[in-house]
Amino acid sequence: PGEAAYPIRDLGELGQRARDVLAANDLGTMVTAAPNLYPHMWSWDAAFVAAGLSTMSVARALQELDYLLAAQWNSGMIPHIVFSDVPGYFPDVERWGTRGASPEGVQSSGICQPPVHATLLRRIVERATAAGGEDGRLAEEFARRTLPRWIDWHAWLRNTRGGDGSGLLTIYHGWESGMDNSPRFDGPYSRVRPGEMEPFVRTDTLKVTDHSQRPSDEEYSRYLWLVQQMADVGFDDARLPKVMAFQVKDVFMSAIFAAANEDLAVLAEQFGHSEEAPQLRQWSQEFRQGVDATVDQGTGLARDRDVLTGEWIGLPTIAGFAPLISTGSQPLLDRQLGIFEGPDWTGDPRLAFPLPASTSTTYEGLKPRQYWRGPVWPVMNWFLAHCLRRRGDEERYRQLREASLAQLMEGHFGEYYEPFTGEPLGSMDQSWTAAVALEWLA
Ligand code: 2M8
Repeated sequence: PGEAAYPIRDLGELGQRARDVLAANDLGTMVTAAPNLYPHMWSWDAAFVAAGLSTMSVARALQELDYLLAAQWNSGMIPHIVFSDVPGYFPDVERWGTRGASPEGVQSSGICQPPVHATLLRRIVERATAAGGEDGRLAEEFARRTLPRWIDWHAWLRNTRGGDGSGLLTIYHGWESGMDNSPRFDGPYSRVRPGEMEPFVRTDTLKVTDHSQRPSDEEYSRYLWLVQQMADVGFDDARLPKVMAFQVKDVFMSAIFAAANEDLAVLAEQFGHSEEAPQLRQWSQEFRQGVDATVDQGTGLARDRDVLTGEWIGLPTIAGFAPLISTGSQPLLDRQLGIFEGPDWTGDPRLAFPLPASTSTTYEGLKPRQYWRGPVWPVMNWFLAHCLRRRGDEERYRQLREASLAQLMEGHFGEYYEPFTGEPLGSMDQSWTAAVALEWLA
């Protein structure tokens, strides 16, 4: 961001500016994740963006989800990127090498992202049915028509990524977690040794010119190596476990999946697919337990696991709070909330705003400006608050809302924020940041 301060005066203006950001990023077919850095549709961004859009137009919100669903693979996987025709993002569809593996006419990546969709769809449907009239009718029609597709998506996740009874989903790339370079993945990535591969030129560092805000070149070479490993086996789900150099049980994604199964069950019961609800609830239960079982009794945080070495990954990152999303255990919830509000997290008096950073602000590996290694992510603030509110915790929702709105008043809709100064970092006018601003205001 430039020196030009761009502060917002009041909440009315914040809402207007957020709507302007989404409108400016809207290609008509899709709202890109960001205007410059990310000129395509990202799977979990699209779900948050749809929720934000639904505060303006339910029809436009559902169109966004329809566009994402149109890229669903025959297996049921929803790809993490649906490419627009805008050039300039690397790796592009050619580098992904998904032609032949993806359905005819679909231009997408070949991996997935966290399944927040059912949770946000439920939110959109509830908003639309409360409004009634045409919005309610559209949402109901959409739910009835698309539920089998969302259920296929969940079945794919459960069966190809979580069929081992652990109640945890496996990811084969850090990009699947959505938290690309989080220290969570340093151990697993340290064992990824890139082999012979086509040279590449990054484009992200042309756009975020302060390179310290993005992953390193070494990290990128590992990211690209994993893409190549998948492409070499034609993105065949059955072969990935045999060839991939990165295999991690992602606890945060698993918690999202647990919650999303519950939400999908509720929608299925409401909109003509009730015979599927017991299966969805059973998956919800299975993954809720899987997540709870990862909690380190010493730290109170949930952990990932490196499938290839069997090692637990218990670093103090925001993923440690996965149980806030999914747990049914009150003692665990209470313990996690104590940690969340304590001096290592939102209670750190040095923070610009009492919001959770992507790694603990007292962690020695904290990089307060670098992407998922320290900054505060507005989309995470809203998502965790939404999960707490769903449990009936209006008070914590209100506190996180107040802090988040105060953070956003600086007016750039940053992708992430420096925890101690509140400086916006990464991409400006990031769509999911604008979308959650609208959710906070709704
Ligand atoms: C970031 O990830 C992409 C790769 O998927 C990138 O750095 O190029 C992550 O923050 C991810 O969670 C997010 O969905 C994406 C678009 O906002 O950007």
